[in-house]
Amino acid sequence: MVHFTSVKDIGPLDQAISEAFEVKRNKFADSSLGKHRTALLIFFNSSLRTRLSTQKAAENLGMNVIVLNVQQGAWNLETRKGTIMDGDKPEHLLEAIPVMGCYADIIGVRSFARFEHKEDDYSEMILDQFIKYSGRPVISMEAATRHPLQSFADHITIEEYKTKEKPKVVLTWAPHPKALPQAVPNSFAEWMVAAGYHVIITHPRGYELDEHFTQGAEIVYDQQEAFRGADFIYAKNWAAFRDTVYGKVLNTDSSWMVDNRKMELTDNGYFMHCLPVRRNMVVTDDVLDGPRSLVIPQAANREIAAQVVIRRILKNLTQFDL
Ligand code: SN0
Repeated sequence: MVHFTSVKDIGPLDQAISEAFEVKRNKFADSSLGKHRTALLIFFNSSLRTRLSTQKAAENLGMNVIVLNVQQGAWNLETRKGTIMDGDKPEHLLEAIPVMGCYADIIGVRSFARFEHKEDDYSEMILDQFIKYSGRPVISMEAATRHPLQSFADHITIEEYKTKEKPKVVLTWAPHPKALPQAVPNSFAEWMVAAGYHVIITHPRGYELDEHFTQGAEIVYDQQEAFRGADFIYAKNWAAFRDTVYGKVLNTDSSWMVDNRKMELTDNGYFMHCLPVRRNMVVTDDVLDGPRSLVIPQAANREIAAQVVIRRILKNLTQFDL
C-alpha cells in the first residue's frame, strides 16, 4: 500500500480483517518496524478519536509522531491555485506540502469538505495536493468525500459482533443543527457494500448521496421499514449533496432521531455512530447508553484500523533507505 484514501487501497477485505485481529491480539508485535520513522499528522479540522488513535497506532509501531493543527500556530494556508495572495493567508500549500514531506515518512491529513465549491470538495483538492507534492505516503484522516479509517474500524466492529454471515446493515440519516460533510456516510456505504453485507440507506427525500458511493446499497425512504429486521443501525447526519442545495441543512425533523421504539423494529440490532454525537438530536440517551450501543468498541477499533494501515505502509517503505 502506498496511499490510503479509500476501501480500494486496502485490497481483499478478508485479509485486512485478519490483519486487524492479528494486530488486536498483540499491538506491540511490530514495535521496531517504525524506528527512526516519523508520522506527521496534519489537522485542518477538529478531532478527538482520529488524533488519539492514529498517534497511538504509529507509536505502537515505534514511530515518532508530530501533530500539526493548522489553525493553531501554523501559517494560515492558501489552498486554491492561481490566487493573488494579498489576504490573510501568508503561505501556500504548494510550498507547505513539500516542506512537510522533508520532515516526515508518512503524512496523515484531515481536511473536511468546506461546502464552498462542490467541485473542490468532490475532486479532493486538498488531499490530492498532498499526494502530488509531498513525495510521501498519505493517509486520509477524513477528507472531503471519505473517512476510510472510520469505515475500516466500523467493518472490524461489525465482524466482531455479527451473528450472521451477511448481516443487514442500515445507514440512517438523523437530524442535526449544523451542516455536516457526507464523508462518513459515503465511505461507510462504499465499504459495507464492498464487505458484501446487505446494505440499506434511509433518509428523507432530498438527502440523496452521490451514487458513486452508494452503488449496491438499497435506498428506502421509510425509516421504520428500513429498520425492520436490521442487525446494525448506523446513524449519521449529513448535509444535502444535490447541486442546488449542496452543503445545506434541508430540515432537522426530529421524527428521524433514533430511539428505542425504532430499535425495537430491528432484529435485536446494535446501534453504531462514528462520534461525536449530539445526544437527543441524533439518538436518544437510552439507546446510546443502552446495552446494544457499539460506539465505544467502534472508537477502540480506530486504533486497530490505523495500525493495520500504517503497518502496511511501513512494510512497503522498508525497501527504501532511511
Ligand atoms: C464530523 C463529520 O464528518 O460529520 C466528523 C465525524 C467523524 N463531525 C462533525 O464535524 C460534528 C460537529 C458537530 O458540531 O456536531
